[in-house]
Amino acid sequence: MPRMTPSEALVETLAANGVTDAFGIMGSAFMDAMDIFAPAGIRLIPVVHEQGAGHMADGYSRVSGRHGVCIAQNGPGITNFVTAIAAAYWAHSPVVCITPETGSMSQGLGGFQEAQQLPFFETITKYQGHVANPARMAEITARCFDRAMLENGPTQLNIPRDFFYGDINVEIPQPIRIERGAGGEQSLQEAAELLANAKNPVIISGGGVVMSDAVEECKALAEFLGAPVVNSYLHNDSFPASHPLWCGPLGYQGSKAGMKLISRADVVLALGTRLGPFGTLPQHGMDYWPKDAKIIQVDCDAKMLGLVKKISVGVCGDAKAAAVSMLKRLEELNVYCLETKGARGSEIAAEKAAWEQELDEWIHEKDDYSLDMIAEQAEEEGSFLHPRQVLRELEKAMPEDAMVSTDIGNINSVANSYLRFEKPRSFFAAMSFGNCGYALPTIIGAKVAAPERTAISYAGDGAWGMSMMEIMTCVRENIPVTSIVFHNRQWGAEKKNQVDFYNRRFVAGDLENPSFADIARGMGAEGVTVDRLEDVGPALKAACLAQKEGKTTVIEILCTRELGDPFRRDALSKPVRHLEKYKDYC
Ligand SMILES: Cc1ncc(C[n+]2csc(CCOP(=O)(O)OP(=O)(O)O)c2C)c(N)n1
Ligand SMILES: [Mg+2]
Repeated sequence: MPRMTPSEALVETLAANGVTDAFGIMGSAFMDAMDIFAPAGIRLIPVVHEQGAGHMADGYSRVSGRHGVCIAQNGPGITNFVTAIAAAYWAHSPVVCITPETGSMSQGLGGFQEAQQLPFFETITKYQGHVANPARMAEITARCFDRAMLENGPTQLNIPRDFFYGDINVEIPQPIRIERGAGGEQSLQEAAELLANAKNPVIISGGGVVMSDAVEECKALAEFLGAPVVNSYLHNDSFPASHPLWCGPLGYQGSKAGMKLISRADVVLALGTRLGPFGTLPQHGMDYWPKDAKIIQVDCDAKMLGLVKKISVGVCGDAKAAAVSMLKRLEELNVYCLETKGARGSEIAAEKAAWEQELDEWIHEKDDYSLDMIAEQAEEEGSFLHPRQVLRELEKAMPEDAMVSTDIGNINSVANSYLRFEKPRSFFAAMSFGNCGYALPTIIGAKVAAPERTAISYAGDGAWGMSMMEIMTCVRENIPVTSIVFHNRQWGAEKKNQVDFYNRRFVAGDLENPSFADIARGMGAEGVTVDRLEDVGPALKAACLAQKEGKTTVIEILCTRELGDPFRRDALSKPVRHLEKYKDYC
């Protein structure tokens, strides 16, 4: 067995797993390994804040299907990773988070940058590898890479910092990549039979369809059945939007057409989706989930089957292989709904047309608060745009190859209705973890993985404040992106709850910001302020073109303070106050 140092074993194992890029901030803890990153073909991209590095690793893996890697200094560098790793966990991203730890000989003595780093990540990783002896560096590193792919999620590689040094004899393990199958014979057959007997089958295309590269197979199944296809929440890139059977996303601020169609389903095929609890909440005043329908759920993680929604058949398998198998089986069966393909096709077209028309006419929000804000702001100096109109213009100007990341906020959520994609691995929303500050670093990581594609992030002004410093990473490292900032001078999404539940008692909701275009220029990027609707599309197009010249652009769009429907009406209650001094706060 070749003799090497543990640092060499680590770096050789990264190289064996195809790592070419890593995100992080340098530190003495892993300097010995970092020193040989470049000769091993690994670029370490220095970021502004380690949270950014974690999100970049997430975006990188989401666009490429490869591992995302992040690394930082023990202690504070590692605690800065926590939010990003939690987000990657809920995005099912194979991120390997390398966490050098305080030295093994001083752990527990309260030295510099000491922390117990495993408990931080215990519930937000699929596997935690701790290098308990330097001789096991390659083995444990390799396992972290294998498990991240096997289980579709982040893993942690924890290394006491003194274990980078020494001499070991070790063979670098070959990556283990396990092929997934379609699922159990019996469950696939039952699924095919349910679909064959359905009158009104509807397909939900989920993140698993994107991850297993199954869009074509999903399309073939949908076309065979003539079934409408809805995207699961925040997976708008799981089916091509130009396809006649595409009906848009379910869930918060999703497509009314999709919701109406699924509400009439008698059989639902949930392909590659865990049917997360937030993804099927009532929307637009519609409780659309078809409670009496038979649900077939396909997920490669058996623990997700039937977890949230009652199911009739659970298939533990790969979305792509399962779709192929179900179609093959259907071709052997008498398929009831084939006769009504034409009529169902017309129904789909009619619902989609109605929704498009509604979106075209839905220029601004019409609730009392929004109308008050619009009237009030009409008197103010400057002009402010209606978010929905802005989102429509952005949609129209979006380049075909665009990768878009979205943040958490009111306008970003409303954007769900207007974000349509032709190909998978194009849409990177802050998934169920829902952290503000997600979008910019994530799109930077995506751009590193796919420099030939156009990279666009959306964020509200509040979320932007949490993340905008990573524009410096774009400029320093020549990673050109386009960032749209919806500047409505408020933490809008949360303020909406104060409108709906707290009688407009606004606490800590207003933001008086400097010009984000000025800040962008200060960081060395281009900065553009847009306050006329006709400038929205051209500004986006110009900024996207500028990416080809290596330029990063921040486009701040001045928006009114109107607010769309809230996130979680279901999760709040009207306030109750028992104490006399708070009696006015009801
Ligand atoms: C890290 C983090 N902190 C706080 C929240 C709670 N939160 C959700 S949306 C939101 C407001 C976002 O405001 P902004 O980015 O300006 O977008 P807007 O709602 O105004 O469109 C806040 C504070 C969160 N989701 N994540
Ligand atoms: Mg805002």
